[in-house]
Amino acid sequence: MSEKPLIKHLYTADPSAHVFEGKLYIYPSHDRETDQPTNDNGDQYDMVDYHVFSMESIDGEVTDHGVALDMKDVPWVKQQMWAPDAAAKNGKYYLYFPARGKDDIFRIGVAVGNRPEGPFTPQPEPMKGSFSIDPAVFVDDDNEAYIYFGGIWGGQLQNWEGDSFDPDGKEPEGDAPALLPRVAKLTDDMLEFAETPRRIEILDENGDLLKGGDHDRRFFEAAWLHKYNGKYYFSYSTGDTHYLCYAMGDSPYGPFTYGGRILEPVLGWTTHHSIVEFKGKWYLFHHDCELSDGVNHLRNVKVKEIFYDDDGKILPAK
Ligand code: FUB
Repeated sequence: MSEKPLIKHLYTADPSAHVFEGKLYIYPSHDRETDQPTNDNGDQYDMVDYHVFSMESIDGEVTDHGVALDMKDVPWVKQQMWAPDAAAKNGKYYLYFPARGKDDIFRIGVAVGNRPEGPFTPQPEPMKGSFSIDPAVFVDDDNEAYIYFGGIWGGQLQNWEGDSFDPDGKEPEGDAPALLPRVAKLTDDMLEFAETPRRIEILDENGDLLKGGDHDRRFFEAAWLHKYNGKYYFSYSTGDTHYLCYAMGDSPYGPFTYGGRILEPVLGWTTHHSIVEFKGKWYLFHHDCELSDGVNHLRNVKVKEIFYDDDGKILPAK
């Protein structure tokens, strides 16, 4: 398997990979050159559309299916079409995406299509009760679907500790519990939250919540949920310390116990991934900035095979 960028004609990031109809589909962000300033708010991540890609085999050609959703077709969006995910249910396909609305607050939208590659027709409004970024949707074996989301700093999760957007919200530091990502069951039509989002507890080896000052382990962004041998694995990025980590649990709602690192820092500030089984092997899709020689907002998607030990722990990717 190539350790090289999978897609070279566009900058791509935040790859959400799924197997639909026997093929591997990748739903990434589409990075682009921009005049926006670079800052901790992530203004430089100034994306306006999504392409969908597919592969027949992990070493095979990557097909670009073209633009599947464009910002100009989503009435509520002002800017920043960030990390998306996709899901299949009831014979339809759903593209979930975060974006900044006209009020500058991030919300999550959903668009519906008849094919995994789209095109997708967006709902006219964001999902009711949604906020922050990086949606990841997991459909369990009983066909119930769950949406995981959240991201701090530019992703605004620190602004949602109360019932409404608090512009003065700050990330807790020191021994205060870290901010927690969120999960909500989706309605059967996949278009709305079926419940008020719940906090996802990530616990340390003593059963205590990870602390805000524990930047090597606390959740920052890039939620992903997969299931292996009956266990639920919640994985995420630690942001400013640049690790991909995971935690394990017995329910899609958690709690999850911190399990370790999946990937060490790569070239570039952000790290974001997905984990998928394809033809009997497990793969980590992620991004770095090799193609742009390290420009943080011009990223490229890569893939690596990953392995579990006999206890179900994920071995660090090479
Ligand atoms: O691609 C824009 C943002 O960068 C994503 O939403 C984050 O996860 C980070 O990768």
